[in-house]
Amino acid sequence: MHYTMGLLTALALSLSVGSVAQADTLDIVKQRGHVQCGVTTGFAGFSMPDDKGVWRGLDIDLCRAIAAAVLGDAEKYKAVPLNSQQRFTALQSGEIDVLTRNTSITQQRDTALGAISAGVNFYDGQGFLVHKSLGVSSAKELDQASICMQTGTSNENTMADWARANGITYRPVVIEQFNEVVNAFAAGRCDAFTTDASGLASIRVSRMQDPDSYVVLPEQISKEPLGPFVRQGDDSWLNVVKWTLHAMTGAEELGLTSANVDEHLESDNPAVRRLLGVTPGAGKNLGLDEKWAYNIVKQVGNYGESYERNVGMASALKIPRGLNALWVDGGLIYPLPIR
Ligand SMILES: N[C@@H](CCC(=O)N[C@@H](CS)C(=O)NCC(=O)O)C(=O)O
Repeated sequence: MHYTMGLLTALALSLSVGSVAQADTLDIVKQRGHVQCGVTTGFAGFSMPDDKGVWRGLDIDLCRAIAAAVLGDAEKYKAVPLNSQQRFTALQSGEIDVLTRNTSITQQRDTALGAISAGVNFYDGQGFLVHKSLGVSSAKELDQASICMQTGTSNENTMADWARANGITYRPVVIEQFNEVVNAFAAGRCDAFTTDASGLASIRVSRMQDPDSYVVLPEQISKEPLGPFVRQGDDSWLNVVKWTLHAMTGAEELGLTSANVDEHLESDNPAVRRLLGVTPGAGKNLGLDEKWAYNIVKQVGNYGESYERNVGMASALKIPRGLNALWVDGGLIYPLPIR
């Protein structure tokens, strides 16, 4: 009898350890005590260390929000810098728990690459940055131009598709490291830089010596829905990342901010009470503490707060909310109901 119990216990243990090692990132993160987020090698507004070495940006805030939701502390995260080419391998191999790095959702990434999208935290489109002296005011005038872009981005394919559809020929200058491709553009080694419009805004203000002598052309040639990715088959973790995003946007919709969230703990609004865990349930559904969303809002802020300080009007990038406004304000940000 004793022997049988021991065997069963050992079996149960090995089964649970086995499944933890294979798939359950939520358990792994809880045990490890911090979240490992894949970020850029340094891209102002989205993920970039400040002069004290503290990472800042819209994607860093998403990573911090996940840490706040799972571990109750937004600072329990580690940023793993990855260039465009490295990012999916790092996710596949388990080096990171989640990719929070200006990554476009494409069908191939969401299927064949073994990754799965957990939502959109920035709706974008691909554009072009040129020096004003080129005298070009539309992307259609870029025939015969040399165009800088980074290896491993969706921008390479999108550029090829668009050029073909518009009868334009161009010379691609494709470089693997972000710093090098930016330096090549600044040195005039190509006529235009193509990537997401948010990226161009970031490069113009943070990397060009005289930002005013550069212009982002008006055309956006694609849809680039940027958002976090996790591994396929990791459903409880997928849910945590997905609902962290909806807690941030939902908090904005409900008027909850890092400054006023404590007052809202007294709110009579059932949606507010559920989000903040005053009425329990939402936390338990995710395998998290009932304070998961309260901790996000208190420590990181709602989506709009994060947007404004990192990429919006309170930042150097000054990107209008546009498509990234809440749906009630005419944008595409539509928080899924927490109930
Ligand atoms: N959204 C596009 C582009 C994202 C991307 O990687 N952009 C480059 C900008 S050119 C970047 O962020 N590089 C930063 C780095 O490699 O550290 C994608 O998902 O492929």
